[in-house]
Amino acid sequence: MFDLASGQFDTPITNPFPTTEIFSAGAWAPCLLDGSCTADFNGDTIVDFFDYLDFVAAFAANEPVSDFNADTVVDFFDYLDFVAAFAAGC
Ligand SMILES: [Ca+2]
Ligand SMILES: [Ca+2]
Repeated sequence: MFDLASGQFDTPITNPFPTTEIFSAGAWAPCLLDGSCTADFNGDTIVDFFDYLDFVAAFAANEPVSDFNADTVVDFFDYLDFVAAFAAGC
């Protein structure tokens, strides 16, 4: 639970997605701040599972931002290209 008075969680929070069990070592790495890391979909300078979740949500909603290969069409190739970039990390 979160303690409003202290601003802290009173129980440790653990990562439910251990890196070695889900993704290659290339993911979950800090990104360069020059915008070259396209797998950092949410732009927080880290490639992690939240980028995948955010991309999939945008892709499922057919949002233009999920046009990962910038060919003006949101299709399965965008998903494949994103997953490839994500797996490669930064
Ligand atoms: Ca990110
Ligand atoms: Ca596309």
